Amino acid sequence: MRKTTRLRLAGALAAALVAAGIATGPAAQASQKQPTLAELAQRHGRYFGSATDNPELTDTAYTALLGSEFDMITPGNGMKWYATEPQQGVFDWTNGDQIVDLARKNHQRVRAHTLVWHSQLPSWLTSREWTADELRAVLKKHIQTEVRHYRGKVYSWDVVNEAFNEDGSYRETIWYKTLGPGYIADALRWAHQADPHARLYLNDYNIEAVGPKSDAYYQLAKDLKAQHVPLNGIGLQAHLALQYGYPTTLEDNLRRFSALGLDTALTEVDVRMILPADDAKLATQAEWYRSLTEACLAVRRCVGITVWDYTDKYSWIPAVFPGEGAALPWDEQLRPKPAYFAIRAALGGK
Ligand code: 9MR
Repeated sequence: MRKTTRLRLAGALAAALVAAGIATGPAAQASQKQPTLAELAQRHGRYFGSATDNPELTDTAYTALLGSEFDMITPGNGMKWYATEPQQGVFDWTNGDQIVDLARKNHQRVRAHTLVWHSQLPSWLTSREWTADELRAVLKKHIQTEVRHYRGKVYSWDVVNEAFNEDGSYRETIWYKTLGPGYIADALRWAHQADPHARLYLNDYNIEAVGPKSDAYYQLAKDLKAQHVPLNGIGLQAHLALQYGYPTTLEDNLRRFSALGLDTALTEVDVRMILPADDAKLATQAEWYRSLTEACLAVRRCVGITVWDYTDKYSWIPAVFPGEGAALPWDEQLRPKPAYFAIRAALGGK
């Protein structure tokens, strides 16, 4: 190899290490290592989290960053109904426990996800008809068994996920159709009985901006608070897409939920784009990550931000939106993207 090529490679390696927060050279060795996203967020009394999923945990380069850069972990699938109660009354905690144990080892907290949803349900539940009494008993048992299992081990629960349609009407799920809208208050009360210390959330997508769907949550949250139902927060998933525009009313929206005495959190953040990615799109994406981080920091009760996994290597987007992707702050080779540096900057890091 020619000397100039070698030098260039060494320079590129040093730049990559600096970008990854790894100190190089004598001067850097004397100074402190760069703070992580979690450490920067903690300076504002916030957390910075990532989702993860069990199959990824054999990837050691991946788990190294997962374990060091974040202080909150969400299991992407491991605590869902199909995974935890695959047969009626038969519970399986393998996947959820693996993630809780890993988080504990890394001194991270866990946003548990999710108890009541219309998706990823086991077939024993969806393949037959239930009377309201039967289904209420099934739901109560599932919630209380799972929440009790993780009592004292998780920070919060997404108790009900994705309960509304885009126009703010109730989604016609098995829960709504059989039990009526009261299933939401019931689920919160049952979860609270099983773990009085867990923070209990309603969680949904496309509720970042003020609009019919977030208005429905605002009204529901107000009603639940008035009835003293144990609701602690609203999770705004924030699955954003460059082609649909940035939700400019995000901060106002967070603020109105705070005014009800509720926490808010950005729970599943990603910013997808139509592929291929290019510098301009990555720059816009970085601006969006910066703006949403600033919005959370500006609102006292916005408690933290979670990205829906941290690397494009394990994003759910390409499988569900063909031709779209590049949605996360680290690329498929686990290299930090402009979005990562924008988040750091918004958190006051260099
Ligand atoms: O990340 C999850 C992915 O692995 C699953 O295949 C998918 C199935 O719907 O669910 C993904 O997570 C979803 C989350 O649980 C709720 N909000 C939307 C997320 C993306 O679909």
